[in-house]
Amino acid sequence: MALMTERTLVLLICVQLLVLVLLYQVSYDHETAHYENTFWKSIAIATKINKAIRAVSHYKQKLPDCPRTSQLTGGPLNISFPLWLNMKQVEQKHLLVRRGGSYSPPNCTATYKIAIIIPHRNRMEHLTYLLYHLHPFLQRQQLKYRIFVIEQAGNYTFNRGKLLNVGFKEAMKHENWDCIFFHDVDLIPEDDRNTYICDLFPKHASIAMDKFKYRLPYKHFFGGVSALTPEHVEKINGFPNSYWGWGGEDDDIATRIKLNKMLVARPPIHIGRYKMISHKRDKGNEKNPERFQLLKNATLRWEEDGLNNLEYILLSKKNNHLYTNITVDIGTSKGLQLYR
Ligand code: UDH
Ligand code: MN
Repeated sequence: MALMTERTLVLLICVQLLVLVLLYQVSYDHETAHYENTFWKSIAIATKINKAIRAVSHYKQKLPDCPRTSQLTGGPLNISFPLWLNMKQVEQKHLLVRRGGSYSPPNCTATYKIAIIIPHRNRMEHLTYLLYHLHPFLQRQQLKYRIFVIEQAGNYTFNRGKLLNVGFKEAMKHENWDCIFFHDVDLIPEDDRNTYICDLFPKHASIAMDKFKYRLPYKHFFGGVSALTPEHVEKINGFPNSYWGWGGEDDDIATRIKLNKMLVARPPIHIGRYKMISHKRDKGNEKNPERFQLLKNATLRWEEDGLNNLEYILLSKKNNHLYTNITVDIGTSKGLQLYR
């Protein structure tokens, strides 16, 4: 498509000015010798015309498509955790990231647009390290992306599954994402060939974690980092809301996938490698003793425990430099109650 020439732009601006002057004349009230507020209306109209012209010229100067496989990626990564790293320092490294933690490649139009959902509470140090590694990792893959951190308010028992559901719902309000990555805050990908795009089937990406000696701990393991298309998420009715505390929700998700006659996609074992920042079990996320009982009736429960019975109160949405922070009251196992 032909680019909009400078001459056309100058012409359009001249026309605008002319319209402005005309409206200015018309708005003069001879009886009161005052300019009516038509003048301000005309300014508003001119601003709108200007915006539209800029949008059209931007569209016409559309960047070429990014290659399907990025040429900027390498192989295995050397993951380090610089001492005393703080968020300000990470922010200063990423001036191309727009507020809210979104990014588009500067020189080409991305083939894929992905959302990253991070369930979070009280792990700022881990979040700093994750963003330090994840932003450049995603940028080398030439993806259009946005990072959403879903923060559970209050001190009540943590609920990863429910936070993932909230993240999905909220992220889809922003954009029609091709793929959603559900990403624990403490897992750092160790190989550039681990592509952050979706597969035909729901994908389990973190199959080789250092914590498990770079092996799958058991066959149906689905914890850590996974990638589903919005259609996959809808099909399985999202994630269970009923697992309070540590454990079980990831196995429940694996069951939902199976019940919906889908397989699990995985990267090769030498590529799906992750370092987990070592940590103790968090206060408020103790092992859930009910997880075995819940898992037993996952088959009966999945259709009414998930996106279709999700209730939460959105407390705040903040566009930080490197991520969108969504703070949410997800209530307790007894139901929804406003966190104070
Ligand atoms: N999370 C938080 N805050 C919490 C609890 C969990 O942000 O208080 C999030 C975070 O994204 C985390 C994820 O939930 O990565 C999963 O929780 P986890 O990291 O505690 O799960 P993991 O399987 O737990 O890593 C292992 C327990 C470690 C005990 C080690 C004892 N040797
Ligand atoms: Mn962990």
